[in-house]
Amino acid sequence: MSVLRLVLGDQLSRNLSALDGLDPAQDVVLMMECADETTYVPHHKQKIALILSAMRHFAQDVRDEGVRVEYIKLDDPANTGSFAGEVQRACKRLKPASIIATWPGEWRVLEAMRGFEAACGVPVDVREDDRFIAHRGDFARWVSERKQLRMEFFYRDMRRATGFLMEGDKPTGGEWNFDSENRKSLPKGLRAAPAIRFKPDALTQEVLALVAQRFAGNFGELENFAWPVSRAQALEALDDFIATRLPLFGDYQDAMKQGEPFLFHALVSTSLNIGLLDPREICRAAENAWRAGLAPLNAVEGFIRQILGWREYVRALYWLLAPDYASSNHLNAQRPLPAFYWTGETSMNCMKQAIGDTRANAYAHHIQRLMVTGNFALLAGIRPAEIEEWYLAVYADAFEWVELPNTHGMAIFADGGVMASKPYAASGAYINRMSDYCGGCAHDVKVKIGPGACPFNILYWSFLIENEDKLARNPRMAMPYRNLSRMSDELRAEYKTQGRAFLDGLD
Ligand code: FAD
Ligand code: DLZ
Ligand code: SF4
Repeated sequence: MSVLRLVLGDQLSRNLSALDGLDPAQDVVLMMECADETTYVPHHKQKIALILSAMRHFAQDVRDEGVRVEYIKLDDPANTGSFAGEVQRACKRLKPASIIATWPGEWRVLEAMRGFEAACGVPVDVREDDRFIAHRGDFARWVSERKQLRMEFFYRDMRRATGFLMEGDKPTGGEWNFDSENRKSLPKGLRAAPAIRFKPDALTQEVLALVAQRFAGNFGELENFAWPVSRAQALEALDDFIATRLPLFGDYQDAMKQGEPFLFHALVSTSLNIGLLDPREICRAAENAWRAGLAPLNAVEGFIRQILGWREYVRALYWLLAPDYASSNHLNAQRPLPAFYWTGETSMNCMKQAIGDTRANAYAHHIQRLMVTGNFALLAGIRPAEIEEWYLAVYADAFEWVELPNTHGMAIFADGGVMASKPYAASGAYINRMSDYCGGCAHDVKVKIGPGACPFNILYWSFLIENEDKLARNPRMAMPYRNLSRMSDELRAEYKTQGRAFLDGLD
């Protein structure tokens, strides 16, 4: 009896649990390009192109193994446009005895999967996604044993469980975390080796033409499309990072530079999140580079922490707290998303650069996302749902399991401290220290208030003042609130007035 095996656009892994035990003589793999998936948020053009091109490459590779793949193209006239519609249509056509799927990356897709059994009249097995290292059930137990959730302790347990950077039961180098050696500002003249770029092949070119025509009005440019779209390309990109940028990854992880969107970052999130790379093989490659003396420990530990720690942590947290997680709004943020998040037209050079990089590449690195666009959304009190939709739309690596905790929890503190122990609020001084953006800005980062002042300076203090009742008791906010307590009443009132005036000007 044949089994219908589903592979979604972010499940492009040959070792996917839905493909486990596949019988090429009988089973059929179903892959669906769906209008609903391309429009549920207004995705960046490159994100759509990446997923469709990678899906088509994956289908070709699986077919080359002699497996039957039913591949539904977006412009197929019979395409119903949804996972539910296409699974039902395939069941009518192929009459499988059962359906096997892998746990998806978004709650709404899980809900759709739960309806397949009734709609198709065959049993549906939704298997765990074991491409992630942390299991959802284990995480729930881990959480139940703790008063407070903190990534650092989760990360240590992940190191113990996997053995990455461990010498017996002790962390390599005697420390779990070498962050104090990281996060330097970029010295003048230091350049990162450019990341490897993949020239679109015929399959990708076909998809780029489709996206250019069908999604012409979407955010973002297609011209720079150079993402790996197959496992072979993703492995090549990983090797390139390990050999050329990993050694300085730790030192300059937080640095930002105009015209240098990638610096020493790995650019592996797209390949990881759509399944072209496995997190274990990336951690292994980084650890091997350290053992071979090719990269220092602070860089390798810092990099492995992002993947084994943060990435696994946010995914486990998302599934523990979904779907209610998105509904909190701890700071009662109610301002609509300013139009410049889409146009990039703003006098704030840091925002203009971060949004411009995003538009050009469907990419911005972590500090641009957290401390520029995220920090602004936090300080300005942007409505959680609007800024979350923006992050989910504009980055090629964005799927709700990873976007939501990072935005709702880490960037805008809408969860009141589940994800981060304090809001990542910063004035212009931080951006100035970590970037060269301020030199080319219409505002003056050294001016704190009044004409010419950097908006991040005004908003930082007005944010602390406006949210004093919610934040002042947080022990990790003690220092800023001590500084605020030394401020005269007149100056406090002035920050409040100027903060509100600036924000009203955004509307
Ligand atoms: P590097 O800096 O080279 O890091 C290596 C890898 O570590 C990344 O590829 C990623 O897999 C992992 N990683 C690092 N930080 C995180 C993190 N905080 N959460 C999860 N994984 C992490 N990442 C996404 O993959 N998709 C998203 O939709 C996404 N949205 C974000 C939204 C906001 C507001 C913020 C602050 C961060 C977001 N991140 C997201 C995390 C991070 O910014 C990206 O993973 C990273 O920029 C990807 O680029 P890279 O591969 O060059 O990463
Ligand atoms: C994001 C996306 C897009 C743009 N298009 C498709 C598609 O046509 N077919 C598909 O299977 N998946 C697509 N995806 C990825 C899905 O939205 C993804 O599986 C869910 O977001 C769950 O993580
Ligand atoms: Fe951004 Fe302020 Fe610097 Fe301008 S001066 S780039 S607004 S931090």
